[in-house]
Amino acid sequence: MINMNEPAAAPFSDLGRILVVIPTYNEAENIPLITARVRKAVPEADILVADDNSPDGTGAIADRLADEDSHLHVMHRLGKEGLGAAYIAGFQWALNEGYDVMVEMDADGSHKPEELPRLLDALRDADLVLGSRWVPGGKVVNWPKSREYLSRGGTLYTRLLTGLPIKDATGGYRAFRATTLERLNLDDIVSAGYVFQVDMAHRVLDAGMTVKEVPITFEERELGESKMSQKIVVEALWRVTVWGYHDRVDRFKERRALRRERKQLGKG
Ligand SMILES: Nc1nc2c(ncn2[C@@H]2O[C@H](COP(=O)(O)OP(=O)(O)OP(=O)(O)O)[C@@H](O)[C@H]2O)c(=O)[nH]1
Ligand SMILES: [Mg+2]
Repeated sequence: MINMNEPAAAPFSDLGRILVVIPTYNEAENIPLITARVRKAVPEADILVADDNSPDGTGAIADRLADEDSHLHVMHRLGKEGLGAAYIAGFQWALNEGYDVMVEMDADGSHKPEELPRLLDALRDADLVLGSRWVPGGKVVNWPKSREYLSRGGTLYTRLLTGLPIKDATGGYRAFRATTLERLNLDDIVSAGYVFQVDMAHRVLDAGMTVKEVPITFEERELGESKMSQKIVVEALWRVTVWGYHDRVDRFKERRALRRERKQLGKG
């Protein structure tokens, strides 16, 4: 008998095999909660915890959880190298393992696993889906004004400098198709902190692929400590400034080439 209250079995099977990559650094309290929520929200998805040898033992806790659940995998990295490096390693592992969809999600509950079905649904006609706080319907809960200004300011600065047509360029709740990641050269991405997110969106758009933003509710972490630092903000500022400069030079060169072509045509 069909139970109408049960979700349909594997509603995302058409997307192929899904992996949620969760980078962790000192998330001992959060890791059991977030993995359980992901498993419940999208039971068909696997999880990879990419831990940078957290001093609080997050890696060992994840190992114990993985012992009891074949959907859960743990990658132990040598030390703290930033969230960008952890994601790249996770994506490379996922590509090798033959996954078709890779999701980025924080461990601290700011990205709600219960909203993952909406991101996956949008991926059906996009190459990259961004969970967005700054589109209609998106919101932030319990975020200090200072963090909101930093996030909005970061996206505004990015849009002004690079012309990136995205409302939330720094958000870290995303879904990629494996084919999208295959088309990017993951090996030459060196962005370490939050600017990694801007870098990835920039590369996907530059390659002419489709990016969709879906509204999410982002909630400030309740447990554990933030890894946001001045170093991360400074890295973002200088990298975005350099990209903005290169984008402008490229556009200038394209226009100059076009003018020359027109002149030649006029003469011919
Ligand atoms: N593997 C790894 N994970 C990291 C590193 N830095 C941050 N993370 C993880 O990346 C996710 C986002 O980091 P957060 O500290 O939540 O950053 P944030 O959301 O800006 O800060 P909060 O305001 O505290 O939420 C979390 O799951 C972190 O544990 C790192 O160097 N290596
Ligand atoms: Mg966080």
